[in-house]
Amino acid sequence: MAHDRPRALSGIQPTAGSFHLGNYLGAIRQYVALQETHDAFYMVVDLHAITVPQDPRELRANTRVAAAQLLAAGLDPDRCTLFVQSHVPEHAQLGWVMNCLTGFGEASRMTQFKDKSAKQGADRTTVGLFTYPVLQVADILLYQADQVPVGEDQRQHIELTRDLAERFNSRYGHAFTVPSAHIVKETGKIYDLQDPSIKMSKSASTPKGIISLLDEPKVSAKKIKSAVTDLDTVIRFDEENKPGVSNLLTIYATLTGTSIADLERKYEGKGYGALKTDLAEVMVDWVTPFRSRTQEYLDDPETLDNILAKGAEKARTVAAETLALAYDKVGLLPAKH
Ligand code: AQP
Repeated sequence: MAHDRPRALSGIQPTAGSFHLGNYLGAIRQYVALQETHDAFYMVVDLHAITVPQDPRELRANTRVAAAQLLAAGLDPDRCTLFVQSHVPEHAQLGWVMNCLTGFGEASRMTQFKDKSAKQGADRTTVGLFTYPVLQVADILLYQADQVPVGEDQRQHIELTRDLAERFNSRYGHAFTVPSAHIVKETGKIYDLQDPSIKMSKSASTPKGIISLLDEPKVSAKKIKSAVTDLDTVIRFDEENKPGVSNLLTIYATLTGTSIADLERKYEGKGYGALKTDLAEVMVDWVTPFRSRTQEYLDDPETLDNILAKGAEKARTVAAETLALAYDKVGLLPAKH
């Protein structure tokens, strides 16, 4: 369990043909930063994706598209371990052990499950969706992760991970590092461009409310230009009273590395139109090279698959060691070889 650098782990679902701006600013940017300081493991969580219906062909294609986007965003396979969750069977195996440690009531309190199952209705909601957070617990604990870079919506799941790690350690003896959520306050929740009271999200946003990173740049520019603001014209960061403008300022500041205070000064006395026009341009300048880098990886699936194969091999060595320790602690009889 001793390793030189602290460990980081996170996962992202291949459930759409493109990541959205919330995924990038809330999570992926942090993945890229942490690969410099941490022994970092990042995965495309295809097992999580099938908790809701997926077209098999699309899922397979989207898994590659997800990996290509992570590389295009700046993940470097020489600096981090990038892999596909289902290539490492230990996730499902430790997931079962964790299911047997989780209270039914405890799992029932997960708000993301409550929201999604309420929308889908009980008959269409799978048991897999219910135990999704528990599989996520296994994902994290397998790598003895210290930090888990995620968006604000994942905070409760990381709390569950901490609770289960502590429960396992106290019941069976120390096996797992108790991880912390790494959530960047400013970008932990990027809001829908049409309804800044909800997070930008694949399942809840309308097409106009969400920036898909692989969309035509001019489509993204148009969405920024028609983002909902308010009746006032003052450009000021005030999340409570001016959520739409504040969201645009957060996006602008993060993509350009400018402070919000500088942006407020720059746009003093100018209307929302000027802010939106400039941010639309910033967006176009960001997504254009991102799209072409993603396409380059997709045009060479062999190289992409090799990166993922190497990643899975590295991940398995760590995951297998942790799983063996956990199985032993629980009292499972080892198979004779
Ligand atoms: N709006 C957001 N702001 C900041 N971070 C966000 N994340 C998602 N939306 C925002 C973070 O992105 C990472 C990957 O999440 P995921 O693979 O679970 O994607 P997701 O949650 O499926 O994305 P959506 O759009 O939110 O999907 P639905 O609508 O299906 O739930 C996570 O770290 C997440 O916090």
